[in-house]
Amino acid sequence: MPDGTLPTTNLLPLSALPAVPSLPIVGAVPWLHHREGFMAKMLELAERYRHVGAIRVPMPGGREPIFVGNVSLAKDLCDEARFEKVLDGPLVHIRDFAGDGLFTAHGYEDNWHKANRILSPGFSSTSIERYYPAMTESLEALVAYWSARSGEGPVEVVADMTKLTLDTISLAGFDYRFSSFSSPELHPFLKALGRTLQESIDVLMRPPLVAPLFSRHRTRYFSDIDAMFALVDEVIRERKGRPRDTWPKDFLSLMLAEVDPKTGAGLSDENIRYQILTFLVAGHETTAGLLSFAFHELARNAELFTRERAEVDRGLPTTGMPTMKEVMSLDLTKRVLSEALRLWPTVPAVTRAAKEDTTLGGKYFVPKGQAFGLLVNATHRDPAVWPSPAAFDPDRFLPEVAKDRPAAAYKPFGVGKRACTGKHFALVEATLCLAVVVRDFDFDDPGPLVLAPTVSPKPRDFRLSVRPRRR
Ligand code: MNH
Repeated sequence: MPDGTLPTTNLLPLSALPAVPSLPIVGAVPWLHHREGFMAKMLELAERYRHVGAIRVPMPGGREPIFVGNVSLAKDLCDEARFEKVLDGPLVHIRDFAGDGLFTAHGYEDNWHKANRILSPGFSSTSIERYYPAMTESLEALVAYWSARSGEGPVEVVADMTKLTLDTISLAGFDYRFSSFSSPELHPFLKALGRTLQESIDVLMRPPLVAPLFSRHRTRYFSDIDAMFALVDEVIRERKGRPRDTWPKDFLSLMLAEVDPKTGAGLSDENIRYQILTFLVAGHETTAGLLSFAFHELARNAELFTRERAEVDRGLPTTGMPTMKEVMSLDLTKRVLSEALRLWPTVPAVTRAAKEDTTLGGKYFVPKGQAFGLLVNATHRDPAVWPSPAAFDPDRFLPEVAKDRPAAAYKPFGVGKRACTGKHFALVEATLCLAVVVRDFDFDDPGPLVLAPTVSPKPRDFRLSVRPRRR
């Protein structure tokens, strides 16, 4: 029942919201196909129902999340007093391998609070400097690879950004060199990680009745998970066997050495394994996608590219890796990334649920526990807040332009206390890569941007002719 603070009359039930058509067993699945993937379909629906702001989407198995796609209703979902993150959709399955790591822990689990206290200081904007050498080392391999390949046709931007971000996060995370640019094939661990992530999404579209037909997928999935656990556990065991004064400055050392300021307890080995897999899962595709979108936009916009290169030429030395301070002084470069995350958020939705009976938009009654998808890809294009939303314009993020915008209008890193731990890490890594590549390479226009239907959106078939810059 609504509590005494809720208006008791004139509230509509959520069933009054528009719904995607559905059938028994398969839910709305037959209506959700889109060549650019599920999230592109949700964006299309959100734009069609922008005036309402929310749509019901019956899923196979009976779940019926409500997807919110305008800023007015997003303000409610971002209210931490009334809504919280819940594990719904793919997160339930990602938990099979990320366990009670930060990303897939329930908000009520002690291990979330403990790991949040232990790890947050190590991810603050001032702590990132210790991981900067891992970023420059991985980027040097990309730059060498692109330089050596010039004249051999275009590069595969998404694949190469994925290699870059995986190499960076595994080096900063647990001092492990996958050396992706000097290996002919992706490391088996990284292949297993890619397959497992894809399966955690695919399984959502499978009605329970047909699940037995996919038993081979499931067997593969669990053996991939076992293989990933084995590698990470071995890295942890190896580290613990070495004298502490020889430990590298990575996240693993931090996790093994630090204790919770509140309880004095450290993280268990099992939880550390989950945190490492969490950093790998949460910390590579998202940044790889961000960089890919930013390069796509720059390559299609000669005027913006010229401005961007002028900033980089002013702020960076002409060769070699810049310092972190030089990189973080590049304001336009940072705005290009902010704008790429607005137009092409690489986490296109987050899940929120009502903590108590409440209301949505002052109009609908929301029972405790009701799950919502907050469509960040749609709120980031709400014309009520963003003029000419489809245009790529980094100057939207100039402080004087941004100052009156509601906070709920821009959430590429999630909401409230469950927002991204790796935000500063990702932004330093991406700003460095964007700046150095713009400094050192010329590119051709790749043509229009189409999304690939992947877990985290990416530009589809993004091949780019890159040539070392002639000075
Ligand atoms: Mn990241 C949570 C976006 C890079 C580690 N991240 C989130 C959430 C979003 C997000 C959105 C909230 C998800 C949810 O509500 O369910 N993250 C990004 C984006 C980038 C990114 C757009 C890059 C661009 N994230 C990174 C990197 C790391 C990382 C890099 C690690 C080094 N992210 C996390 C962790 C969480 C998270 C850990 C979970 C935080 C928590 O719930 O306490």
